[in-house]
Amino acid sequence: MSKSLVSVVAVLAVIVLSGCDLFKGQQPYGPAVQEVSVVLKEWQIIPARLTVKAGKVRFVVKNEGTVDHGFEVEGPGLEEEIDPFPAGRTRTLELDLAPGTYEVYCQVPGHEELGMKGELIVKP
Ligand SMILES: [Cu+2]
Repeated sequence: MSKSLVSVVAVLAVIVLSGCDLFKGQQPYGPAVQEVSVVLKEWQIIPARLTVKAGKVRFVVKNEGTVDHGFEVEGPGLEEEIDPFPAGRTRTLELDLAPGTYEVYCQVPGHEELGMKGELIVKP
């Protein structure tokens, strides 16, 4: 192996290794997003009781019903929603949640009353 080839290999190795370090370094420092799966159907939200830690939460909401359903999160200083969407589809909602107790429900008129509601507990 020539000297110049050795240098090239050495430089490549440094690039690859530092790249790996950078990649590994992102997990401990970046805020982890908690992912929560939610199912909507007539006439419930599953699970009806959710517990997460404060911080970024991504709700992955699937409509397993037969009609349009939506998903609304309401609590201390926060009201966010996924507009009603068709059966068989999935939508996501990413929120930065402070500790507290929140209500979740389907905002299609009448659906909450029929049982499409739940509780979200955000722990410190
Ligand atoms: Cu609904």
